Amino acid sequence: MTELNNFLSTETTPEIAKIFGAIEKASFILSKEVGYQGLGADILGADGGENSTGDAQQKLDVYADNVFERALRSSGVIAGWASEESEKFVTFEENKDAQYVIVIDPLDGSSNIDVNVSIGTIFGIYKRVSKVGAPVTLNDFLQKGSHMIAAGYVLYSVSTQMVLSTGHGLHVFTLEQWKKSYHRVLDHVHTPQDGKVYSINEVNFDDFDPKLKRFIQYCRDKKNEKGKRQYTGRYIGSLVSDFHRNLLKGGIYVYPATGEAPQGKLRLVYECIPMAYLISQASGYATNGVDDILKLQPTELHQKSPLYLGSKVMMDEVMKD
Ligand code: AHM
Ligand code: MG
Repeated sequence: MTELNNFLSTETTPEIAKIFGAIEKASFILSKEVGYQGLGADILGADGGENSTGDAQQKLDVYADNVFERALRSSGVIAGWASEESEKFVTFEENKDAQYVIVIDPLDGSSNIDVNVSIGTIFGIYKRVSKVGAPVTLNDFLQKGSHMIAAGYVLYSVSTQMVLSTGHGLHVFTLEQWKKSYHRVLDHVHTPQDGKVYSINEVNFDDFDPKLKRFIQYCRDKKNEKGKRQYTGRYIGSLVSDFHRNLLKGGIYVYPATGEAPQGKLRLVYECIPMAYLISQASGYATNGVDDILKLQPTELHQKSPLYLGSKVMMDEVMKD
């Protein structure tokens, strides 16, 4: 089995490989901390603070944010970062000569932490548009997804896995805990064209637009050639976990506009664009219900967007007029 660093040495540049090396290192630490759930470690539960979009911050969120920031800073190849946990982006002064920036949700699905349900880290890498040698600027982070050069997520679950792309397909690595190394377990993953699963928080059904309501009804009713249900509903409420299952089994994930959240809940920069990049590397695609996520121009670091993402046949069906 190919180790992550061997894989990256042939797949991408030394700088990008170093960025993934930093993510790898931080994910070892986080994976271990996540494994302490239920042992009374003092890292669970609410922190008392709020993040920039007003969500209650969990202690593990803050811990993850610090661990990833430290690792990426010390990689020497990241000039600055924008984290979902902070209101503003940060220049890594000591790395001003570096060419890359990163957008990151250090711990997604944090409401699942206290109940031992899987969570994840989502990240995307851009080449900076500002001058190398100067501090990074907002525009470095507000790039279209079509300019993203690499992305990935880490899923902390039954095993810890890193799923990544550097623009040449999507690959899955599993962490061998005691050796502290990731091994490639799936290469060039393509999500099934049709799927089995639709993932959506159906409590918001009454708020959905007519097109989405029709699609949900279609999923509930659709029978396969044997007269059995074609689709089933699965929703963990942890984007990385829902994405990962649907990637492998085929399916669709939707977080639409709702009455309470007219732009949906997910953040375009930290969650929607990196995940859209990844699904596009696996033969699926993502929209905001109207437009291709990868073509959207972000205007604010913490802007929200509806997200529709998954297998081609289900996506085509939900996008139909
Ligand atoms: P978070 O970034 O605060 O953890 O929120 C994002 C999470 C996603 O992982 C998940 O898909 C969604 O929120 C679930 O939201 P809801 O409980 O409204 O269905
Ligand atoms: Mg999050």
